[in-house]
Parts: sequence; C-alpha cells; structure tokens
Amino acid sequence: MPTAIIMGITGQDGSYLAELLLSKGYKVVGVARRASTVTYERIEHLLDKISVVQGDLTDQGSLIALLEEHKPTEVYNLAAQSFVPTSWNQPALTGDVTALGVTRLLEAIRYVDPKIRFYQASSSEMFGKVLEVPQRETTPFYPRSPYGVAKVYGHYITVNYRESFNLFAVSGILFNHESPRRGLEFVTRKISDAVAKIKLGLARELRLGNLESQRDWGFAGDYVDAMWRMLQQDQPDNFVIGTGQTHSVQEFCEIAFGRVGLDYKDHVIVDERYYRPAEVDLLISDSSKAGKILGWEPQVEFKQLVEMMVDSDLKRLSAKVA
Ligand code: NAP
Ligand code: G4F
Repeated sequence: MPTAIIMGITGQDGSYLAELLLSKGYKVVGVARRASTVTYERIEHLLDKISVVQGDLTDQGSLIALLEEHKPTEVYNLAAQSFVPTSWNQPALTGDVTALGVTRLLEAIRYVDPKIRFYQASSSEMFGKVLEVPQRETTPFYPRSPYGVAKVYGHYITVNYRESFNLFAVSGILFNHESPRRGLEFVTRKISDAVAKIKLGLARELRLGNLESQRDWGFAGDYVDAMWRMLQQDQPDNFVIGTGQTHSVQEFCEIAFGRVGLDYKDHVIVDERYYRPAEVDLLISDSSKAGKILGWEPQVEFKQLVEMMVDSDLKRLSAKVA
C-alpha cells in the first residue's frame, strides 16, 4: 500500500485529494498545523480512514521528522497562506510559508529520501499581468501580489530541485477551483453563502469588490485528480490545469441568485473596500498539454459548479434554521 503525505489536509483541496487517494488504496497521512481549536470541518468524514499529524511549513525539523516516521512514496504540498488580499497585509508571513516552506519541504525530501515524488501547488496568479492569452506552461510570469510572487518562488525552487538533485518534483499550475468546501472569504463561496442567507431571510445584502473581475473557474474535485496523474508519469514536469473558459464575478452572481429565484441587482452592493491594490488580467488556461499527456479534462461546467455551491449552502443553512 503506497503512503501519501498531504500538507494542507484541512484545506479545500486537501479534503478532496484525501478522498481520491483513499479510493485508490493509498495510506493517507494528513499534516495539519497546531491550532487552539480543531480545524477538521472538511475532513470530519475521513477521520477514521486517515492519520492526521502535526507539522508546519515554517518548521524544518517537523518536516524531516514527518518523512522519517511515515516513509511516504508521494508528498503533496497543498499548504500555503492562500488568500491573495491577506498577502498584502502579511507579505513576510506569506513569503515564509508559501515560498520558503516549499524549500523546507524539498530539503526534507532530499535529506530523508530523494526517491519521494513531490507535487507543488502552483497557481495561475503567477501569470498576473498576463503576457500571453491563453496561458500555458511556457507563458512568462508577471505576478501582481505578494502571494503571486511567493508562488513563483515555489514554482522555480521545485524546478530547480528537479534539475539540481534529480528529484521527481512536479509543479501543477492550477487555475481557480472551487467547491462547497471553498473558504468563505473567496468570492465564489462568499456569494453562494450570501445567496443562501438572503433566501432564508438571514441577510439582506452582499458587499463585493470588482464585479467585472474574471476568472477561469473549475471544480476542485476534478483538479485533485490532475495532481495525482502528474505524480504517476515517467518524467516530472509542469502542467497547466484549467477549464479554458473565463467568467466574471457578475456572471457568477447572476447564476447564483437566479438559482433561488432572486435578482442579484436587488442585493449586491459594490464596496471599494474589497478592491485590490493590483488586479490580475485576463486569466484563461490552455491545458492542452495536460489533456494530451495526463489524459485530464475538467468534468464540471461553470453553471453546474455555481448551482452545486448554492444548493450546498442552502441545504447547510436550512438545517441550521430548522
Ligand atoms: P486552503 O483551503 O486555503 O488550504 C490551505 C492549507 O494550508 C490549509 O490546510 C492550511 O491550514 C494550510 N497551512 C497554512 N499555513 C500553513 C503552515 N504554516 N504549515 C502547514 N500548513 C499550513 O487552500 P486550497 O484552496 O485548498 O489550495 C491548496 C493549495 O493550492 C494552496 O497552496 C493554494 O495556494 C494553491 N492553489 C489554490 C487554487 C484554488 O483555486 N483553490 C488555485 C491555485 C493554487 P489551516 O486550515 O490551519 O489554515
Ligand atoms: O476568490 P478570490 O479571492 O480568488 P483569487 O484572488 O483569484 O485567488 C484564488 O485563486 C488563485 C488561482 O488563480 C489561487 F492561487 C489563490 O490561492 C486563490 O485560491 O478572488 C477572485 C476575484 C478577484 O479578481 C477579486 O478582485 O474576485 C474578485 N472579487 C470581487 N469581489 C472578490 C470580491 N474577491 C473576494 N475574495 N471578495 C470579494 O468581495
């Protein structure tokens, strides 16, 4: 039975990846940082099937100890300070975790067992002020936030350890992916949660930033499958993963409010507090390399994704008010 370590097990992607790896017969060890309360909401249904152990990307010793104890064949680094606005308020922390954390993990692999296969969660935010549309593996980077800058570092240190030390280290350049388990501060889940609250009479308005912002949004469950496929190849490489379609925040609102018979114009208020110091441009993926080499294609379409998220929040909140 192969063993996989998932850094960031308590996050959105960690929970979906754990489900996928369990279904493939892996022993799954999830790493969570110590908190004063448990943060296992997304993995509660998996706790009898996986081991959850403590570790932190800012602590080199904890990473070495993890690998020595659990002897994984694969390590997935999904851990990061992942919220773009926070990266302007906490740029040094973002650099320490999201950038240097990758080096600490690669160093632990090099020291304990260089045969371990490594996945780095890179991001379309690295393309930022885009230099080519659509974006592919060869598109130059131009990050527009401290988060994007940190992810560029994480990407290149992964490539560098592959080339310097012959590690099987891959970088998955993933475009936005969402789900009912998405964090509440990200725009898609902020909208689906607010739609459910407004429908149930628990709220009346939703304050958002730039409604014209566009993203290439896919379903997280589809994207973790691409991560696993990348680690099953003969050679380590970089892959762009996305849907190849872009939609605006306004379009997301139209479908989400429409799902419950409401008009977003009656409830959404544009609030400049949610504008960013710098925005990214037209993010659209070209994942044809992943289609050809990994045999990967997205399965869930945009409208389906929006409706899935609204339905889930409505169900969750209806149960609470009942
Ligand atoms: P997420 O829900 O924010 O999860 C991030 C995870 O990292 C959480 O488990 C968090 O733990 C953990 N973490 C934060 N700081 C840590 C530290 N110092 N040591 C150890 N763990 C730490 O993010 P996600 O949406 O699942 O995304 C997974 C990865 O893909 C992230 O690296 C993200 O930057 C990247 N990515 C995401 C997308 C997307 O659209 N979702 C697209 C491209 C790339 P706590 O629960 O304790 O906070
Ligand atoms: O949902 P968002 O906060 O996601 P963002 O910044 O694209 O980052 C996510 O995707 C990246 C992949 O490209 C990941 F690497 C990263 O970790 C994260 O998962 O914002 C999406 C768009 C932005 O253009 C933002 O300006 O929505 C716009 N927006 C408009 N109003 C808002 C709001 N975003 C948030 N969070 N809150 C608003 O009220």
